[in-house]
Parts: sequence; structure tokens; C-alpha cells
Amino acid sequence: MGGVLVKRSLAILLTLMLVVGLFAGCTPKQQTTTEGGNTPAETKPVEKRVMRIGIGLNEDHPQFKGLEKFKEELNKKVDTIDVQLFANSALGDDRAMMEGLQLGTQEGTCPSTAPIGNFVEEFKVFDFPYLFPDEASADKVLDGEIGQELLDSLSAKGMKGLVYWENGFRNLTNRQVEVRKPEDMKGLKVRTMENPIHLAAFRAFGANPTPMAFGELFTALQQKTVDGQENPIATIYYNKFYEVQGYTTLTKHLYSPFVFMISQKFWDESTPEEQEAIMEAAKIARDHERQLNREANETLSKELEANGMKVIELTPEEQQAFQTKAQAIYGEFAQGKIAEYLDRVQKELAK
Ligand code: TK8
Repeated sequence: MGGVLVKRSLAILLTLMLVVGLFAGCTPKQQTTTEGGNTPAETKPVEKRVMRIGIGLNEDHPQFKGLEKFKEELNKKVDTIDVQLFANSALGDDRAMMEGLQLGTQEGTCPSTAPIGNFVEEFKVFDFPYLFPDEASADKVLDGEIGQELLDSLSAKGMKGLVYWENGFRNLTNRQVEVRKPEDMKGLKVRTMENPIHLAAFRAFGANPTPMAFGELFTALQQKTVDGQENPIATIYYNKFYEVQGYTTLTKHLYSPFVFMISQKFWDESTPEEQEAIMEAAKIARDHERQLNREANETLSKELEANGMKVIELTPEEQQAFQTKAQAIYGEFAQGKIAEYLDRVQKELAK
């Protein structure tokens, strides 16, 4: 009998603790301890707000290393934010994760700019092939006034664009053809990101493009649903596309930026001190990520070959043939605000 009573009171106690715990979870998320208050700050455990950040790439990719750097730097500056990282599209693809920021189901992500164009039209300015000749020109525009304006335009959509990271120059891979000129791509089924300009560009090259979420890509290549895809060297390597693709052509047809962003809500709920820390950590992580990615893009071609891929370098004339095809689609998509931005970017690059 005594045993039952003890068990019962224990159960009641546990239930009580649970209820109290639940209510504690509902208290305002901001730390409210004030100096000179009844409870000394040291005795009150710091309540942390969770910042869940998801990406499509895996833990080996420089993008994930960048996120780890962000977390480390942020932790050095403030102890009120608990950064949790999710790789491999665990929280969804780029588009779904941006929607997650809007809905409040996650706080951060780092998509390519291509799917951002579906939320803020002007971002499509970065989708024109061969717009940036090299990384330095991209940095100049992205880290300058134009890049900042575009980041700011995300706020109206519930996303706080912090800084640009780098995905990098995209290259074509495919299973079966040694592509050296646009004609070699005839009929090739190529996965692109979900973006109308990319689809048009690959049609102009002569391929048969189809949009698909990144998370489905490896299986699609493996099952031959598509013949090829395009991504920077680091992604081709770290995602082991060499296991299902025979050829990489260094088309370098598009410099692909990432935007490191958090939800506008999380940003607005942050103290000025936290905001400053988030921004600083994001910039340090950006520099780290860009450096790692650039090193990877330089050195990993050899590794692709060591893993059985043929890597095809194009002569300037061969690359020009792709560029000429791409040029033909500029007019169709350079309209309205996109045209204005394109013009400004081109002027900036000409300076
Ligand atoms: C990962 C994507 C990816 C991109 C793509 O989430 O979809 O091909 O290049 O890296 O952002």
C-alpha cells in the first residue's frame, strides 16, 4: 500500500513539474534580468533562443564549415542564442526553407540566389549567365551598394538578408557526353535550379532542362531520370556526383551567390547587442566560407579526375560559344526592375 502511495505522489509531483516547466517555456524569450533586481543575474540561468539553420549541402561542404564558424563566433560574443545546424536538406530544399523562415518553423538558411528570385523578383539579376567574369567582380557588387539594396528588399518578405556567401562558378556535369560546345548538349536532360532564366539558358545551349530540388538530384542522376546537372566543383565533389556522372565541363556559365539569412522575426526580437553579434559573426563566417570554397574550387578538379571523371577545360573560344548562346536570352528577361539592376551591375563592373 505504502509503495502505491509513494508512486502516486511521485506521479503528481512529476506532473506538477511538467506543468511548471511548460509555463516556464512560455515566458517571454528575451532575457529580462535587470541589474539591481531581486535576483542576481548570476543565479538565473541564461535563457537561450534557438536559431535553427538549415542548408541543402552536406557537412563536408565549405558552406557547412561556414555555418560552424558562424556558430563559434556568435557564441564568443553572446550566450543567449542556441545555434542548431541542419545539413542535407533535412529541413527542406532552398525554397521550403525560405518559407520556413516566413512561417517561423526555422530561423536561418543560406540559399542560392536563384530560388530567391521566386520571392523577390530583382534577385534574378544574378541569374544571367556570364554576368560576373570572376570572383573579385562578384564580391564588389555583392558587398557593395547594389548587393545591400537587394538584401534589404528581403525584409518585406519576412527574411533578413545578412550577407552574401559563395556557391561559386557553376559547371556542367553529365553521364555520357564529352561536352565542348553547345551542340554537344543537344537533347541532354539537365537538371537546373527552379528558375526561369536558368531554364531558358539551358534551352538556348540546346539541352533539355528540367527544374528539380537539390535534395532529389543525386537519386535522379543515379536513376538516369536526368543525364546531367550544373553546380560548382565543391558541390560536385562533396556530393559525390562523380559516382553517377562521367564528365565535368568547366563551362563556368554562372557565378552563383548564396545569401545567408535569418527570419525577420528573429532579427526583430534580438537586442541591439545580439544584432551586432549576429552581423559580425555572419561576416567572419562569410570570409571563411569564401576562402574555403575558392580553395576547393581550385584544387578539387584533380580529385574529380582521381575519382574517374573526365574534366574538360574549355579554350576561351569554346567558352565564347556558350556565352554567345546565353547572350540571346538577356533581352527576354531583362525587363522592368531586373533590367534596371542589370544595367547598374554592368556599369559597376565597367568602372
Ligand atoms: C543547396 C543548393 C545548391 C544549389 C543547387 O541547397 O540547387 O544546385 O547549387 O547548392 O543551394
